[in-house]
Amino acid sequence: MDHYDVTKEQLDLAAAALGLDLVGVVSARRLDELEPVLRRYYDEQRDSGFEHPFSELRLDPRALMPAVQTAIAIALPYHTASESLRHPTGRRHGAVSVYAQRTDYHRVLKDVLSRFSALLETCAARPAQFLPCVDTSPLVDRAYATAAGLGAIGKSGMLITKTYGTYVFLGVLLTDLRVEGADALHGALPWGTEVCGTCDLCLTACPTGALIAPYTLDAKRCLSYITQEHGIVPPEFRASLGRRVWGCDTCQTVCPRNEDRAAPSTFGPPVTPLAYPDLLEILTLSNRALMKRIGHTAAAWRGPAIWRRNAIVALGNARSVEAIPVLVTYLAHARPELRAMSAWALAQIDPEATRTVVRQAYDVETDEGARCEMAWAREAPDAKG
Ligand code: B12
Repeated sequence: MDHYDVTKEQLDLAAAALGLDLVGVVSARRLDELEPVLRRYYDEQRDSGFEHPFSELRLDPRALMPAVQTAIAIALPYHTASESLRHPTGRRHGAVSVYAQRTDYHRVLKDVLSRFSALLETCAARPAQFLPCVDTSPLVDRAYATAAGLGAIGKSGMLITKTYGTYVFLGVLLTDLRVEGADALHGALPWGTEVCGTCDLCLTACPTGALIAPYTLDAKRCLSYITQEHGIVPPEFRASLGRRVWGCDTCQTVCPRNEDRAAPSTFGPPVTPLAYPDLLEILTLSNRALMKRIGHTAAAWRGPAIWRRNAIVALGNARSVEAIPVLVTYLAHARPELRAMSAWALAQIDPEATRTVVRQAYDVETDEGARCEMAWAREAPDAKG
C-alpha cells in the first residue's frame, strides 16, 4: 500500500474521529461530462450571478491547485428531527429556510475540513497541500459529491444522499495526497442513476416553476434566489414568496427521499426566533441589532436591508393590518426598494385606508421604480389626477 499517502482505513478512522459519516474520494480530474451541463446553464442565462462565471476553474480542480491528486467530498446533515418545516400560523411571523437557521455552514464545514486536513497530514507523515472548498469556490460542489459517490442528483438538482436525503451541506477538500480508493469506482458522473423514478413532486410543487425540466433549474426564478437578490422584487414573484424571509425549502419538503431522514445536527442548537422571525421586529430593530441576531448564519451575507425588504413583502402577503403604521414609516425610508415594496404591501393590506398617505409619498418620490409602485394610490377612483 506504500503508493498511497493515506490508506482507506486511515481515511475512515480520521472521518470517524470527526463524526463524518458521508465521505467519498475521487481522483482529481477535469469533469469533462459536466462541461455541456455547465455551458448550457450559462448560455441559457439560467445562472443566478452568485456562482463563479464559466471558466476552466469550474471544471478542473488542477486549475485551482496544480499539484492536486485527490478530491475528498464530505456531506454534513443539518436537518434535525425536532424541527418542523410547516409555515407559521401567526401573521407576524416569517419563515427562514432550515439551512440558514443555525451557525453558518461555511464556517462549520471549513473548520471540519481543516481538522480533517491535519489528521490526514499526520497519517501521511509528510507535509501536504490542502484547499478546502465550501460553496464559494469555483468548484461545482454537487458534481464532486456525486463523483465521489455520496449520492445522486435528483430532478430538483439537489444531491440526494441515502442517509439524510437532500438536507446536507457539501464540502470538497482538494489535496496533493494520494488517497486509497480515489481511483476505484467513480469514472464518469453517474448522471443516469435513477433516484427519482417517475416522481416529479419537486417540479410540480415549485411555486414559481423554477424547475423548468427534470435536473434543470432556472436559478433566476428560484425563490431562494429571489430572497437573496437586491432591489424591487419583480411583481410575478411577490405572491409566491408568501412569508419567506430567507431561502426556500419547497423542493426539499415535498421530496419523498427526505421522509424520516432527520439527523442530529452538528450546527448547534436551533435559534428559534430565526426559524419563524417576527416580521415587525425585522422592520423595527436597528441595523446593528438585526445583524447581531442573524450575523452568525448563512442568511446575513446580503446585509440587513434585504431582510427588511423580504419582511415587507411577507407582511403584505400576510395582509397584516398591525403592520400598517410601520410600513407607512418605510414609505420615507432612505432605500428606494424599501419604499417601493412598502407601497406594494400597503396596497395588499388595505388600499382604502392607506391611499392618502401613499399618494403623499408618491408626490415627493424621486425614484422611478418606487413611483411606479406608489402609482396605484393616484389611480384610485377618488384620485384628483
Ligand atoms: C449559486 C448557487 C445557488 C443559486 C443557484 C442554484 C443552482 N443553480 O443550483 C440559488 C441561490 C438559487 C441556490 C439555491 C439553493 N441552494 Co445553492 N448553491 C449555489 C452554488 C454556489 C453554485 C451552484 C452552481 O454552480 N450551479 C451551476 C449548475 C450547473 O450546477 P448545480 O446547480 O450544482 O447542478 C448540478 C445538478 O443540478 C446536476 N445537473 C445539472 N444538469 C443536469 C442534467 C442531468 C441530465 C443530470 C442527471 C444532472 C444535472 O449537475 C450539476 C452538477 O452536479 C452551490 C455551491 C457550489 N459551489 O457548487 C450551492 C449549493 C448547490 N446550494 C445548496 C443549497 C443547500 C441550496 C438551497 C437548498 C438553499 C435554500 N434552501 O434556499 C437552494 C436549492 C435550490 C435548488 N433546487 O437547486 C447546496 C446543495 C446541497 C445539496 N444537497 O445538493 C450547495 C452545493 C452549497 C453547499 N456547498 O452545500 N443556490
